[in-house]
Amino acid sequence: MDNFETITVETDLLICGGGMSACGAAVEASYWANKHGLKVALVDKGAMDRSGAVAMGLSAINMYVDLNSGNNTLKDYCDYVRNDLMGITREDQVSNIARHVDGSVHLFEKWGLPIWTDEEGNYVHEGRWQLMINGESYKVIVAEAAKNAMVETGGEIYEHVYLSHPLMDGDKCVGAIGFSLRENKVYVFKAKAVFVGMGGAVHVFKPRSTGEGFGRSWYPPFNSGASAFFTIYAGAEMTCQEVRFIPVRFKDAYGPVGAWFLLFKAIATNAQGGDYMQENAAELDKWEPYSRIKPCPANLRNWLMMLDVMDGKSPIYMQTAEAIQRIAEQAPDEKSAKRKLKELEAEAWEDFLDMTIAQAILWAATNVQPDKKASEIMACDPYFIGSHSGASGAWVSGPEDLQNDQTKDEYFWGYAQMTTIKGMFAAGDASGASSHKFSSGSHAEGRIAAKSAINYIMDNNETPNVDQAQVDALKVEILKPLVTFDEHKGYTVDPDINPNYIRPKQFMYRLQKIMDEYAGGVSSQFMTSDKLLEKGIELLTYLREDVPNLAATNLHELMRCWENVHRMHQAEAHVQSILFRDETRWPGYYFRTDKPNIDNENWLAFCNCKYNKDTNEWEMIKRPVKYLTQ
Ligand code: SFD
Ligand code: AMP
Repeated sequence: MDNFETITVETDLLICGGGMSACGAAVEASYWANKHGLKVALVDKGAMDRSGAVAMGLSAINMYVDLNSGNNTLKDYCDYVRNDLMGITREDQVSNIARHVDGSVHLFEKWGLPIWTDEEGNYVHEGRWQLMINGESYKVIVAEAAKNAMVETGGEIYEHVYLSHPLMDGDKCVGAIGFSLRENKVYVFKAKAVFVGMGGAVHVFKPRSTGEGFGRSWYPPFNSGASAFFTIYAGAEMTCQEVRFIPVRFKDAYGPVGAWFLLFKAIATNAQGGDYMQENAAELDKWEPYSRIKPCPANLRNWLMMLDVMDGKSPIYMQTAEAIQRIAEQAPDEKSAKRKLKELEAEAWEDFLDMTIAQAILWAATNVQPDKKASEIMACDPYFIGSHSGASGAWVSGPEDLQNDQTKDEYFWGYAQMTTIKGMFAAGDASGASSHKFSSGSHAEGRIAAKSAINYIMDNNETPNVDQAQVDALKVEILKPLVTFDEHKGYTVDPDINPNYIRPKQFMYRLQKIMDEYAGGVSSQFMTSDKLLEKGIELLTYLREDVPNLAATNLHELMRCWENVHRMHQAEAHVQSILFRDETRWPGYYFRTDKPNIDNENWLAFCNCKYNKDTNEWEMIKRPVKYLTQ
């Protein structure tokens, strides 16, 4: 412990994370902070160029509303999101992001991101809301602009610094504490406002890929629940903690399916060639009114596929060859059909190479020629992300100008994107109930949050009151795993087997086993029940008791320890929320066998929760869903 130097950084706005929302926040905050003579610091556990979910690049921008075209309105986008989330969404939040997202997309293009265009120079749409991009360097481009904005205005960037806890002054957030992943340094950041944009949570559940494939997940394993932990630990009200996301992906390497379904208009079938969306359509009657509106909600698309899986009709195939051949056949002559075929084949490979390189490698390794052979798809494991088709995150204030008489008191408390904790703002995967923002919407939401946070600082421009005793205690707690290992390492020959401590991987495996078996993971075919959840909560309590026994051999493992503590909090919020919501609303994401139906009369409502870190107790809160428009 004595070997650790403490570095104290005093700033006005602290941006936690360096991903899409944080890059948006950095650009916007730099502008406004510069205008008002304020300071901004950004902290990323990785290197901003390749950190977060967009590290490998993306092949599409999934949220582009194209408001200027006059073809789409904010209401259109709200309707789409509301239906996809089976009615549970904050339309003030969705609208606010939707009215700003096109601006972010145009900035990306200006900064150098190649967006596909057709012969007339119009963007090539994958679907109604999605644009195709050459996105291998997407994150590098967006991060470069964020870094430039920071550097040009005197902002400070800390990379490879892992943030473990927020710093609190009663009900106000006044900074964050963490440690360097390269040197023996503890960092104490004191700030007047804190922006939380540390992504979602992966590996809370046992993943499908274990052993040699461990770490290959759809969402990145380095998004390990820091956003959820920061907001939960601070005592912020959380929302939609039950709304996990389970994407369907190409099997084993998690290649995207959007381009196949939307751009190439492929269909997926069971092993007998049956189209489960057609053959199982009668099931949709049970999930009305959402099931009958197009596009069919993502969880119900999953569910119709899962019915076939449970019926023994696997493998499930994306019929790539059929789709490619069908498009090529539309060409006027044989020569142009051949050319079109080559073009489509290249696009199919690029779709993977732009964002999920492992899938291209797997195709190559298994002799897949997409124009000749169908490829297996499957439902992945559960992820916690507020930015895609899940909804979990902090309950944040909406913008004032979009509220109506019904929503104003429920959804607005002074500063857009502020959590229920003063001075703590959230965006991207960190903010809940505003799904379908994706990379572009997360960037736009980060911009909104940063501008709002600077306003908050202007109105509350007091020196943060950081209690030194809190910092000292946290420093001891954070570094304890290193001390524990050092103290006990001589007791056994094999460092993995020691009665005095638990290593982070072992802790994670235990968490994943509990979640998998009790909270509806992959091996339970995403099914759970009140009784299973209650037992799971008991087992999570025992896991929590082992937190002080975590041991780390080095700084990297120290990060792993805290990542798993973060995940554990996400897990607790999840099981408590599934249990609280006394119905099944999102079959295909999870199914409560004791409550197998949707209950619109009682549960068209938000399940919110709050954690008390002093008593380890959860308070569950039901909040009304109020739409801006009908
Ligand atoms: O289609 C700490 N996403 C897609 N979005 C699109 O627009 N188009 C697509 O094509 C998308 N697809 C997709 C997507 C994601 C992934 C992984 C794949 C495919 C394979 C979704 C977007 O990427 C996502 O919505 C946004 O990136 C979310 O932004 P944000 O800011 O909420 O999270 P982030 O970008 O992951 O960044 C997190 C940052 O936090 C850092 N961090 N820093 C300090 N201390 C800690 N303790 C920290 N913990 C985390 C991270 O390093 C990172 O900088 S498609 O297939 O769905
Ligand atoms: P994905 O690759 O599954 O993340 O999808 C990319 C985008 O396409 C997201 O906006 C999805 O919601 C959407 N999408 C994917 N598949 C379908 C489908 N079958 N119908 C409608 N939208 C889809």
